[in-house]
Amino acid sequence: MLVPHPSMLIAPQNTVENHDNIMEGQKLHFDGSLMPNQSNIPSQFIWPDHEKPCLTPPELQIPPIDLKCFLSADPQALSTVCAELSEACKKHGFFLVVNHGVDSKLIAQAHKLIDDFFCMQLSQKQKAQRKIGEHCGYANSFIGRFSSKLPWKETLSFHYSADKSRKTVEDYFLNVMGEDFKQFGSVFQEYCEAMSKLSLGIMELLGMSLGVGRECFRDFFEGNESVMRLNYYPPCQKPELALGTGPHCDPTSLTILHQDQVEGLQVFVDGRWYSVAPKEDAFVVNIGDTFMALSNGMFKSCLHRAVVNNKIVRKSLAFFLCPNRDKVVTPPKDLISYENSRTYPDFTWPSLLEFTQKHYRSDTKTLDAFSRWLLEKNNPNRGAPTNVPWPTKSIN
Ligand SMILES: O=C(O)CCC(=O)C(=O)O
Repeated sequence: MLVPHPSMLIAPQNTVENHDNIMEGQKLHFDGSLMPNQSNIPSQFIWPDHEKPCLTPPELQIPPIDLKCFLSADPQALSTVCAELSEACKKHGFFLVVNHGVDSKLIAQAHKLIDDFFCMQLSQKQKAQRKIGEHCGYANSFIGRFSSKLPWKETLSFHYSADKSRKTVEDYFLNVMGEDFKQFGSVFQEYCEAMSKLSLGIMELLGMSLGVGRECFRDFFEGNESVMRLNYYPPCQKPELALGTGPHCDPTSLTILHQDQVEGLQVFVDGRWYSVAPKEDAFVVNIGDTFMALSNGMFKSCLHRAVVNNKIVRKSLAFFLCPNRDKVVTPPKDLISYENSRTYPDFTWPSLLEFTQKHYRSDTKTLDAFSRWLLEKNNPNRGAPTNVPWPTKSIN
């Protein structure tokens, strides 16, 4: 059921004072409780014409991958699922998972806590303010990266480590937000543990779909050091001009997203945008650049974005699976052949992360640009032109 969010009800009218409140010198802070009723949105949120959203795109048909097939003794069912998964991942890298085993009460609790967090006073949320150069914390000002346009959203991101001796999420909230956030931390610790477990199951299926066996990628991600992000998109009175999340590819390995019942996620396939309709009992999963490299370019990481609407808050929970920092991202040798030579060089996740933070945006060209950058960094005197793709082909 769609219920108006409290911040919509208490949002003051559009006044000069409100506008001033969100402007601080050149820096713009997005405050979800002040923005939803503004009939004229600040110019920083107006995207250029070629990036303006289409609010009624066709729906992307993506296969619901039924994880029950894992328990089934029927090899035919498993091979049908792997064939569907392989087709979707070769085309655009998006699929749904159903019968995933994650407790629906835990998902509902996580959504409720998103509301609780983002409805707090700005000064409270800013206790967790993300600092320049860091990836975690509360963010409502996204200036200074690679786009001059701002997304219409607030986010809260934090690290998760699959190392069982650590409770990274619980500790983060206790340290940053204090004792009152003990329960918040333990719910998201549990949620991240469930996502990590689910992603390892999906890795088994991806391994089977690529013909390299169940364990290959599961073992690789066993000690994952991942990131969880809570996205909060307040209503926007000019949804046709703004974007909640700008177009990007995920540089991470696999994203497991739970959207609330409000539509907004869009994927760029074959030259046009499609929507991904929310389904309460399903997670939307997409391949990220790191997995594209692990699959030797066979499975795609695809451009996606989120649009906003003028009626209701939209929320999403995104778990970004990342390898342990020491793991070398290299495709299994069965995926390399004379016809299918290496697409990308070996790398570690922190170096790709650094590249996307400091040098290049996360889009369809990131891996190619990163490969050239690595090559030059490792061979500074090789004297080759800077636009040589690594080493033989470029897939985007
Ligand atoms: O909110 C969504 O549907 C998409 C979010 C997303 O792409 C992101 O957080 O990177």
